[in-house]
Amino acid sequence: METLKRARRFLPLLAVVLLVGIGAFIACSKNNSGNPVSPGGSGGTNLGALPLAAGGGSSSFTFNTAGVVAYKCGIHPTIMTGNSVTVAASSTVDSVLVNVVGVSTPGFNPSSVTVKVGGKVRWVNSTGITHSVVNQ
Ligand SMILES: [Cu+2]
Repeated sequence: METLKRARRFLPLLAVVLLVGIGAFIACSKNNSGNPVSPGGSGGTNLGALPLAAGGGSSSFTFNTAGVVAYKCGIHPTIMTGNSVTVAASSTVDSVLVNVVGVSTPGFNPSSVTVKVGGKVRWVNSTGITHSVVNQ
């Protein structure tokens, strides 16, 4: 009987430990850094529509074919336009970061970047407005 009473006292503590453990497991399974996973893709010249959520959203694309890929914002296509990624066999640049400037022309900085074949561009949107990256 005494053992049962003692066990009952520890049940709430056991419940709390289990809940904290489950919560920590769920948090860790999202991703290791705690940052949202950056959507993206890879391929030749078709970017699709890379989302750039407001307030720090980002997307990346790995360019596997040499050439020039012109792009613009899919949400503000007439304003945020005239940007490009040059994919060059002669380049040694593995990856480049491009920031969204805002709803202005060209809207991305740097506007023109060069990476090697297989190089990656990551776009980051620190503005308060949602943007995207689409082919020009
Ligand atoms: Cu935009």
